Amino acid sequence: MAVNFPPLFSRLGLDRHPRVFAQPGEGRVLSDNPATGEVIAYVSLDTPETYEREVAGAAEAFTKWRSVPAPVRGQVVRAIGEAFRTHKRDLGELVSLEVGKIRAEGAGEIQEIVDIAEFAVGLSRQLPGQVFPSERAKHRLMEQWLPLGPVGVISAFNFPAAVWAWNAMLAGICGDTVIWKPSLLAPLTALACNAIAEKAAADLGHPGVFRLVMGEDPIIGERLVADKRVPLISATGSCRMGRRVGQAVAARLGRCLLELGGNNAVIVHEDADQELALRAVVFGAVGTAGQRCTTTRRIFVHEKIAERFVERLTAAYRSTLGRMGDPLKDGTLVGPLVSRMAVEQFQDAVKAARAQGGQVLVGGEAAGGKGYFVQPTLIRAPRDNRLPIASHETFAPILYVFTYADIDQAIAMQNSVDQGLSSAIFTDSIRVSERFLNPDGSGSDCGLANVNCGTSGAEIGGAFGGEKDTGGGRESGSDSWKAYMRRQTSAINFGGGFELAQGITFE
Ligand code: UN1
Repeated sequence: MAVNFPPLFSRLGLDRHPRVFAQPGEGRVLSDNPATGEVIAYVSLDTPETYEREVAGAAEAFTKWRSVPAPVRGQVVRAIGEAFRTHKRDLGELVSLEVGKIRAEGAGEIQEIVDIAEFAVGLSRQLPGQVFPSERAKHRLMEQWLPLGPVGVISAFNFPAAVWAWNAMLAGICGDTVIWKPSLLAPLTALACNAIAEKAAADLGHPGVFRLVMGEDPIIGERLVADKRVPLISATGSCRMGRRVGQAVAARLGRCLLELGGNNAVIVHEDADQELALRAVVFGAVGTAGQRCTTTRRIFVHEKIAERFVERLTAAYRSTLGRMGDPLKDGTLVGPLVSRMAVEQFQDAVKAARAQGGQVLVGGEAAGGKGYFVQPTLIRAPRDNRLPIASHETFAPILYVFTYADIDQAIAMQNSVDQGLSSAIFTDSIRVSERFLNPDGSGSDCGLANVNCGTSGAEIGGAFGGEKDTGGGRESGSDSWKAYMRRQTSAINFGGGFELAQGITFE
């Protein structure tokens, strides 16, 4: 049953990693290649004892790391970013092997790590607090941001490296240590990435900042979420998982940063640049085989252009059918889903859509044979736009097509789902785009609202996350770093007189 390791294992040090095995064994999880169903390697999981060692180690390392000046922490993160740049090709390929992303997207995922590391380096010279005018003479009122503690990062299979980095690079410059619990569908990517970060930091004299715990929820996940030594849990995954994590962390009055499901829509208005909209919709819906939390799952097309646009979309979808296959082969646009279970969920959703009157325009089938491939699938909603299955997030390349008559109706339909992650409109009209972004909040209710850009493929510079069942958290750019620090407000009396706020006298 022993497997042969792929050549990139030696370049990434995975062939010598103490947790990586060629044979199955007790306490080991297998990592398979979703394009072939073949085993890549076996990885040993944590036990309650090794979990305890890691968390105690993270708490201990925190007491040292927080005292390292932030710009020096930034230099450590800079070295980590450089190491990822060096290993970009191999790590991107590992992501492809383990979760089935096409080569360009695997590499893009590692680029996202390099980008957030660079962002964090700049931030390490800022972390700005504020000074406020005091109402009292000879007083100063100010706030500063302090390191928080060990941060628990729970990541999903679909961005098995970048989402950890959004958290870890920011936490790192903020003075926090990191305890990463990766998806068991991508343990090798996690081992390789964490080892790179840990080695780069240790080489500069800061060992123990970046840590990993791996295991099933009852043994590792629930322990981490309930652990009082971990003041922040940042979790990415399904709404169902987020609800459990959110409740458990709230029960101990800990802090949560949740980035959960999306049911993202694109509105294509009558005056849209249709070529642009078409390309963005196909990438958004078919890219990553529909397994991004930002994947385009619904489109609303203005009725005046609907027939022609849907015709063009149908043709584009047909052309993707011939581009399914080995994610590492040039020319492949659609890789596999991550698991057999994901294929079954795809099949269930297509079945439900048909039963509800949806018309399958393209795709609808699992490919069968080796690997977990399904066809990019385009489903037209019935004329009355009633298609309840479209309110559910199915992690697969299924796009539901609706039509609308006026923009208010399109925005209402877009906002009618439980999730609120990403949204987009294609229009050349400033009135329509501003209606979508209306500062009174009556436009898109999502955390991301793009104009003439698709729902997926956000840059790291902005804050990433969404509202409603998406969980409300914000990661990566803008001021997301504040989640990884604690705020302290100070009133400082430099005059010596005893003066109380609110004009109170207490003689
Ligand atoms: C995710 O799917 O969890 O905006 C993250 C995007 C990527 C990140 C997606 N930059 O599609």
